[in-house]
Amino acid sequence: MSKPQVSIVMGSDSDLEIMREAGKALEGFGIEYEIDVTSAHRSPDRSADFARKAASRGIRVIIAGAGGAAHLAGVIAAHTILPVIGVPIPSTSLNGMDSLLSTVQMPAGIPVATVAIGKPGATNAGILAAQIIGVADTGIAKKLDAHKDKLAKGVGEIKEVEGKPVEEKRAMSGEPTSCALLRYRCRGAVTKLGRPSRTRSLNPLHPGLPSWA
Ligand code: RP5
Repeated sequence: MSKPQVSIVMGSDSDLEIMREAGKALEGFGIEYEIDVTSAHRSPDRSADFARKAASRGIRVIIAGAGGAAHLAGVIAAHTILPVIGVPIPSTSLNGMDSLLSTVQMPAGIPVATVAIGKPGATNAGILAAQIIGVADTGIAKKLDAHKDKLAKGVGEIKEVEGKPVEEKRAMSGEPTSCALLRYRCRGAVTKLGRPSRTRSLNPLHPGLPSWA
């Protein structure tokens, strides 16, 4: 087993359910990580010590999640030159808005790359860490390319509009290719491929485009 390249830390073990998502994302790219709890407020010395020593232990990216007055990512960023990704945890009555602002509003000079609140943010933190490592690691870069391909294949594509194949419908309306292949579900359309998405009404002046286009 190789040494961890990413350190995932959080302010409390109550953050673990969310922060586990960052670990899952890293596992998808085959990146070793460590996971620990340290609090900016309750164990400030331990947090600073962790941050100061992380680079010399071979850590390349730190992911820090915290909730409430979420200072953990910022405090860690103050003590290291490693890139720090902050995950705002929705652990208080403010549902993560407090954590988001505490994490993202760093003064100029001490950046924290802040992702979305909660599990989607934790997932993206893992992917972003992989992207940072992928800049200098072709193996990881290839896996990131494959991830992008998978995302693209997962987007539904309209095959039929109002019972007619998109190609035929496009020829009838004379609309350009770029309009006809917009990836949304039209009213009355039978979508053979693709996931259900938001339904929008058709633009009477330009079939294939939504009414607001
Ligand atoms: C923060 O306070 C932690 O990151 C956690 O999100 C929140 C609540 O912590 P516990 O009271 O559950 O330990 O420091």
